[in-house]
Amino acid sequence: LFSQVPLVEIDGIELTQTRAILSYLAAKYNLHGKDLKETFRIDMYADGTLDLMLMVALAVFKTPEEKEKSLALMVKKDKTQNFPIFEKILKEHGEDFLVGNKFSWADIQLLEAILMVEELDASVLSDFPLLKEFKTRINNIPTIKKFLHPGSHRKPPPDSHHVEYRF
Ligand SMILES: N[C@@H](CCC(=O)N[C@@H](CS)C(=O)NCC(=O)O)C(=O)O
Repeated sequence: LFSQVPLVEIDGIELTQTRAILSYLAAKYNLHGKDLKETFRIDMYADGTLDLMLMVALAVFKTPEEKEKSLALMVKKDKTQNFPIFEKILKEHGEDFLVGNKFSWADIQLLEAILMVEELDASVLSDFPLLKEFKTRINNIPTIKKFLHPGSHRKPPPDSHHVEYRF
């Protein structure tokens, strides 16, 4: 519709706009909360991680120096702001998942953010024991495990090839 990606073809329709796509998939696969307040917290946590992930996705459009700066800033922000928040959330409620002790799309989004940052700095979780356990737990959900196995559909971070293709 907007001549942009991402675009998902599913259920006989074409979905565009990142947040609308995620919202559709979350509703379809029961990854929202059990009530409005839980759903709000899930959306809030997921949006918080999405902002940082976009910094990685958009870094490819920058000059090499700007890209390096932007990625370093993202790793720093995750270590000092983002990951401490999620570590605290997990510590306070002591549950397996971020919201309502039930698997939601905020858990998927946080796992993806962790994996993205670990590709830049493998030791990024060293000060976050609960997030390390969280990562293992979510990784071990059979559908997630299958999705992440080597050679799977998970895409590598965008590189200069994506920019060449666009322009
Ligand atoms: N609001 C859109 C933004 C999508 C977007 O900016 N897509 C870029 C690639 S990252 C694009 O397709 N740009 C091509 C264009 O706008 O012509 C979303 O959240 O999905």
